[in-house]
Amino acid sequence: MERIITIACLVLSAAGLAYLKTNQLEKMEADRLAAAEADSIAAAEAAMAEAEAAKFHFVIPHDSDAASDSIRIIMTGEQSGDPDNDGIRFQWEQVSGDYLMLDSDTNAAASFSAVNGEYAFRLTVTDSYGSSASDEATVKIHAEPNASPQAVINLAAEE
Ligand SMILES: [Ca+2]
Ligand SMILES: [Ca+2]
Repeated sequence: MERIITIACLVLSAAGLAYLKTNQLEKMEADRLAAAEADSIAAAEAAMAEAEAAKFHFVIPHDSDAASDSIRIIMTGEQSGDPDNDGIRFQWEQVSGDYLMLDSDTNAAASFSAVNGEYAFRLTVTDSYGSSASDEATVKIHAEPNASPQAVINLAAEE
């Protein structure tokens, strides 16, 4: 009888150990997944911060005129060039954001007037051999800042 009980105990403790081990493995796997998820969230946040920093940021200046809510931005492609000193042609195009009218799309510089929002542009330069290269810029325009007024009440007894 005692022997049977001992065997039963051994079987039970083996089952218990297997159960504990499974539990531990599951917990380790869950921890590993959580760490991997935290890593990928951190990487995504870092990539977003980097993308945000790579944008050109402008704030519409406060001018005490609520009706004016745009800013004029000039983009220049004058640093573009060709290693052979070939002549180059410029082509500007907007690639994202609400449509904006460029003052010129074939000069070395292009300007536009925009309200707050995000816009992206591409400059393509083409040399006289038909070889070309492009650069893109994302412009983020922030709304005109405005501090709220302050209301102040003073009281005095009438004399
Ligand atoms: Ca204004
Ligand atoms: Ca060339």
